[in-house]
Amino acid sequence: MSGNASRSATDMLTLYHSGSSVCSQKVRLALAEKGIPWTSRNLDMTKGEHQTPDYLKLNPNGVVPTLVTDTGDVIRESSVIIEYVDALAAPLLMPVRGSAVWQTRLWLIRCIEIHAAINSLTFATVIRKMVLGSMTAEQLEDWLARAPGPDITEKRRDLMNRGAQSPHVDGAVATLDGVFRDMDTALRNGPWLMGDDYSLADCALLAYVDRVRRLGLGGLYEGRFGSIAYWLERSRARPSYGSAIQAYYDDETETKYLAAGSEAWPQIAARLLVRH
Ligand SMILES: N[C@@H](CCC(=O)N[C@@H](CS)C(=O)NCC(=O)O)C(=O)O
Repeated sequence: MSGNASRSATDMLTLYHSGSSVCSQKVRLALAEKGIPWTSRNLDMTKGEHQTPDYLKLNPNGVVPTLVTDTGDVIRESSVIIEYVDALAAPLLMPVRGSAVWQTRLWLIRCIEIHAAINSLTFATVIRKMVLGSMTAEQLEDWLARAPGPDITEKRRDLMNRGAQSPHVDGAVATLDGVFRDMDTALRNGPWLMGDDYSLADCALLAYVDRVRRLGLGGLYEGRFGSIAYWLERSRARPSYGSAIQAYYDDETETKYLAAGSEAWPQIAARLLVRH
């Protein structure tokens, strides 16, 4: 420990993250909620900075976020990272008693499928527009080949080819429909997912719901699951949202997200109608 015995675990966290990555937003939000300082390694994914040999040593899948602790432990998976971060300092966001404990854990585990769904919607819309508008066929193949795994390469190929008509978008709509229904049920018991107290479940889900809204796809929950818009508003009003999420968007990026998602909304809404 470089001769500074007074430094604690919370002084020495290094987060490898990326501005608009939802899983990075989720971890930055937890750090902000806890008021824990951290050192930033902001990777520009458009330049492949998450695929360098040095970063792949930390995260062999070439995905963000990754947290390196004061003792040099390397923690991957955003839900695991936020649980670690939460345990570093009181007050805890993880409930300590009752059914809220396992319910919060279930939300954390569910983030894996939620992330896949959000990823499909983002790639079918704004990323597709950016990629198809800027890459040659050869560059597109190279970009697809560098996805984090062959299954993701194929998923992205389909999303680039078919956009909102891809079956991956059907899957995303089905997943999010169940998620929003369950969030709405939980929010009958209070302003937050676990009732009166803001918890790690709220912290874990905000970046994903925020992305849906930023893409102009709020119709996935508005109307049927009315409590979610209010939950989003309350969550966005917390100071953590400004520093962890909003600060990483500029006007141009916001406009691109909203335009690309809104353009795809009629096709996505049609999927929702088939389900109901
Ligand atoms: N389940 C992982 C997902 C990590 C993940 O896929 N991160 C995305 C950004 S949100 C990424 O780094 N993608 C890299 C790429 O697509 O090349 C987590 O929650 O940490």
